[in-house]
Amino acid sequence: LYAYFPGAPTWPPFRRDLKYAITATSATSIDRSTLSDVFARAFSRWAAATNLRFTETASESDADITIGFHAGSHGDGEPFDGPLGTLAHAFSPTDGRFHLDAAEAWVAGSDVSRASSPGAVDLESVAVHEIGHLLGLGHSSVPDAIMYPTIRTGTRKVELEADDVQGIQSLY
Ligand code: TQI
Ligand code: CA
Ligand code: ZN
Ligand code: ZN
Repeated sequence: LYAYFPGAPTWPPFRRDLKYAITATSATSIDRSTLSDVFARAFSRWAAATNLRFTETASESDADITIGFHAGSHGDGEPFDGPLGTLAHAFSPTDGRFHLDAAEAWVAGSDVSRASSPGAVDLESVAVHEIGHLLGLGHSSVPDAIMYPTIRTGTRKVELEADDVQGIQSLY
């Protein structure tokens, strides 16, 4: 079953059209247009299940959600830990911060199961999971759910399960 954060915070009803900015990208070798495509696909999974809409903006000051790659300590008291371990984190509504560990062997737009690096991590899979957190979902006890707290490295999991859909539809 799905879960919420304590107090079940959500984006309020007058904020259904959310803007996101991809800001800190210098720490990744993935090119900018690939990043735009991957995050647009990840957001579209949640938009399809709700009345929420997500639009990329180039202006960080306009953004409800900011996405960036960071290495080690990066100013929020939750330092990243190098390859594997913590891959990414996102804060509950309406904080909007979504950080990715720049030290991971991120794979975007190609088959992660055929990646040469044994620790390869599929960026889109992690993005779909973290967006669930940004929208207010905690972890699910259903192993196939996007919001289940573990994923095997070298695998891709981007489709919302019935449990994820029920969870997000109970919030929005
Ligand atoms: N990052 C953890 C996660 O997103 C951070 C975290 C732990 C967290 N507890 C939390 C975030 C509670 C919000 C609320 O779950 S992670 C996966 C998964 C991670 C893990 O790097 O361990 C994914 C990031 F589920 F696959 F294991 C993305 Cl998809
Ligand atoms: Ca890490
Ligand atoms: Zn952070
Ligand atoms: Zn999680």
